[in-house]
Amino acid sequence: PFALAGLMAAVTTLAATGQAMAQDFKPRIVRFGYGLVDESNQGRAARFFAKEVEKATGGKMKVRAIGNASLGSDTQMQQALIGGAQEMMVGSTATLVGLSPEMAVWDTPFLFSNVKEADAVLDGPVGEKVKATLEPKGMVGLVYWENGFRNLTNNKRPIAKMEDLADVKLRVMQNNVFLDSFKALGANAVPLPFSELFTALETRAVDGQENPFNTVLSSKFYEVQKYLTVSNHVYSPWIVTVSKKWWDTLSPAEKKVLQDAAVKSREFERKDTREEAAKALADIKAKGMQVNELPAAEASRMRDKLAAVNAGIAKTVGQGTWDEVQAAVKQARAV
Ligand code: TK8
Repeated sequence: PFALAGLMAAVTTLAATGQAMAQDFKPRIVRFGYGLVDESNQGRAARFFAKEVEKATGGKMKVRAIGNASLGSDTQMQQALIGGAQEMMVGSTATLVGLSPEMAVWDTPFLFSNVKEADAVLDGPVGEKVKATLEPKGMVGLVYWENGFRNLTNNKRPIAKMEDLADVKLRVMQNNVFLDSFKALGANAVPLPFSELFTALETRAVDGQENPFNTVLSSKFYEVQKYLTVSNHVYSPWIVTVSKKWWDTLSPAEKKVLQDAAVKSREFERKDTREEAAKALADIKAKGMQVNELPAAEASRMRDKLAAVNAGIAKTVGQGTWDEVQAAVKQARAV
């Protein structure tokens, strides 16, 4: 009987560790908020994540993907996560800088020259380290998604040289790096939450904004903006985060489900975003926007002008993090 009991115990342990059991999952509703419209790369990936979680928990954990900033702007949702009033969200790393200064490193103009570099650095050790700075602030970062390379739109003129920005009232994200960058370039930079942007453009409260092609399309900025300048001036990540208060109530199996689904959603989101971005420019032209490319010589003039901003970012994020990111970019560039 002793041997049998031992064997039974071993079998039970094996089953429990090998595969999560139904009893590991409690019935839970997860409010997953985001800022863009339902029919956007952000919305598609949020729904993908929701399905993965439901599948993995046999329907016990239900993720409600809620877009259009219906739960609030990025910064409002962050506060809801910290307070435990909302479980999850995805939004720009740029809007987290007020909480976690290290996040500002991703706002460095012209940091990445392609998505391969971005993936390697964000998913590598320094990306993890920056992500981990959220936890003491009350949020758990799961994965980075791609927002994408940002481009300028406005109603005044095509931006062919830096000086063309001089009298452009440009909406920027609520973040000092963006504010300082565009001020340094001579624009009249105005910080605004994304949720107020379309109306601000429509009412001409601002002349322009900057976002990836995908967002210009999904948010229908082509209806209220005439010129698009391909500038690729910075790569923006999004980050999927969880309320730390809520996270601490989950079982290890539940945490693993969220982590695994987040990784799957990252692969889905990046592929989907890149496919959309590849054909977006043609779509934007077809919608009537006038498109020009920022000449390379002008991009490098801007880069020189922004050197002072870079020194400020290094100070904000700490020289150690700055150096690690630069080294990681260099390494990614070499392979
Ligand atoms: C969506 C924002 C958006 C960002 C911005 O909530 O604010 O311009 O690019 O994607 O996070």
